[in-house]
Amino acid sequence: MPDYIPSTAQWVRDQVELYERTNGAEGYTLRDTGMPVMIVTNVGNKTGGIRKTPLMRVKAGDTYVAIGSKGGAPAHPAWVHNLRANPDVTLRDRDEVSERRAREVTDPEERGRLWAAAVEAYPPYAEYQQKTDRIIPVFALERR
Ligand code: F42
Repeated sequence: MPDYIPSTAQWVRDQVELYERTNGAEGYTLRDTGMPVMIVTNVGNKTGGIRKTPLMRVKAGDTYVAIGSKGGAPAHPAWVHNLRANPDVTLRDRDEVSERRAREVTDPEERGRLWAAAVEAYPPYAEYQQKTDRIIPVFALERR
């Protein structure tokens, strides 16, 4: 079993710890927004270590959707490279845990549909896309 390498960002590390320790009873939402968060656990592309990333909870049917927004930062978050290299993930939605595979969605029709679901779940994603020149990556997290 590879070691868990916590995020370098303290607030991210803290949210993962609280969420997992309480099964999502605490730490389920982003700060004071009341909007729900899911935790993606996967393997690092370069380190091979276990990475845990909180993302806004976006769900379309039985598929969860991961949005690589990083607040509209100019570069993709590191976890995007991790998912491209190692697509098998464990997804936690509060106390529900499922084994999934991440598929990057590039088909315009499908991406548009999942992006709309994402903006509905978390409206600031629309502003994040306007803030950056990169196309924000969209992954469908499907049961395996
Ligand atoms: N980020 C989003 O992109 N979208 C969201 O919807 C989102 C919601 C959210 C909700 C709550 C919360 O607490 C955080 C939220 N975030 C959201 C932030 C998210 O959790 C990540 O912090 C953010 O996306 C940045 O991701 P990152 O993977 O760049 O993480 C940084 C902080 C980090 O820890 N980097 C490490 C480091 O050492 O710099 C990890 C680097 C890493 O993964 N390395 C890989 C490895 O092998 O281990 C190699 C990567 C490569 O380039 O190949």
